[in-house]
Amino acid sequence: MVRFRLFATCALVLATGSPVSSRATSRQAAPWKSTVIGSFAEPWALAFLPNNRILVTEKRGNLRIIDPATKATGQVTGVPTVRYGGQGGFADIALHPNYAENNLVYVSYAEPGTGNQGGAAVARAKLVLNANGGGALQDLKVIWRHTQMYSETGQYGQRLLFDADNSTLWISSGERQRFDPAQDMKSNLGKIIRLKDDGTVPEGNPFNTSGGATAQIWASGVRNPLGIDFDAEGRLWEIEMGPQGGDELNIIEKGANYGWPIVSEGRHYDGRTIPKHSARPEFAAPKVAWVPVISPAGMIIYKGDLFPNWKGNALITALGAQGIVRVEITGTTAREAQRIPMGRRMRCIRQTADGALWVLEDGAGGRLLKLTPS
Ligand SMILES: *[C@@H]1O[C@H](CO)[C@@H](O)[C@H](O)[C@H]1NC(C)=O
Ligand SMILES: *[C@@H]1O[C@H](CO)[C@@H](O)[C@H](O)[C@H]1NC(C)=O
Ligand SMILES: [Ca+2]
Repeated sequence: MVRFRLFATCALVLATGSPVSSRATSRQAAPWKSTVIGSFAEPWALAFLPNNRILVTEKRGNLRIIDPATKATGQVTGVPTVRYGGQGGFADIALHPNYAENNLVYVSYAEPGTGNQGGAAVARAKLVLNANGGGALQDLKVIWRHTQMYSETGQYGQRLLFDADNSTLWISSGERQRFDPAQDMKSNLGKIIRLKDDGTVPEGNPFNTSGGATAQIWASGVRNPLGIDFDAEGRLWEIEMGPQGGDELNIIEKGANYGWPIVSEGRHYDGRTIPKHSARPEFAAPKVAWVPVISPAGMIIYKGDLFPNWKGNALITALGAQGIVRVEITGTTAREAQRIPMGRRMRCIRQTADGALWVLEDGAGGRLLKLTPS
């Protein structure tokens, strides 16, 4: 049985075919000024409200709002009941691109089922703010959920991302430590999911003809995808936690299969080896793979101006590597350029339109930090 990753010490696996990053690159002083905005109980994700306030999810099932100017916080009620434990709990949050008109927010979370089982779910609700710096989720409706529930408590994935068309919702769905669902096209586990903003299947999905969960699938064969973002040219990049060794950065293509659990640059936790991507060219190989792992938990492709040299780079928050891993992207190729240590497991990264970076530390007392040039 796969346990979740605590800290990985693992054998170096020889790279044949795909570029494997085996060592930390430059380690240097932080290239930014870090401002502490607040601290939270196991924060997982953040989203920016139009009034400059920030929504922060806490894993046990709290949704908070913080005003970075005053540091005042408020509570949002009406959050769904979550299955807290292991890697599971309240997870991502995203505003509808037309939030200013419709007040819709989307949340992902580990959902309790019957008999101590659970799975990932995504709900949408209307956020009604109150005068006390908080608010309420109203008309909450589950618009997507895992096709299977399991007793395990890991590998839900469940990052959320909206497309530039303002109406397409992407969900990164983990395989729940069960391996095979990632290759089962009747299951929506271990997949990249593409939906309309109401949870129905949009035109253009590659497996539409089969209906059911199959129609939701854009790409298959991923393990525990914890970051997705578009680059400026509209390519969708995905970062996922691999097994022991073998975290991956992929470009997600329509209909492609990323190979898990048939191929990987890592090996199973019980020591069994796994064929490399190069052994099975029908599976899309990662653009970067990490051995040892970095344990990626979030990612943006930076599009701001405050850190001009990082424009177009992937900025990855890492749990195991305890910092931010910067990956330079040139077209469809990528390479690790820098590892910026932060001394804490880092959970989530987002940017505001002004180019500032906002990151969440993982775990009890995890802080929200604003990063601007020093
Ligand atoms: C998406 O919504 C934003 C904000 O409302 C708007 O500025 C933009 O023009 C919209 N884009 C499309 C493609 O509709
Ligand atoms: C699915 O495919 C059928 C046949 O091509 C098409 O008529 C239908 O609109 C598609 N539905 C979706 C949701 O893409
Ligand atoms: Ca893969």
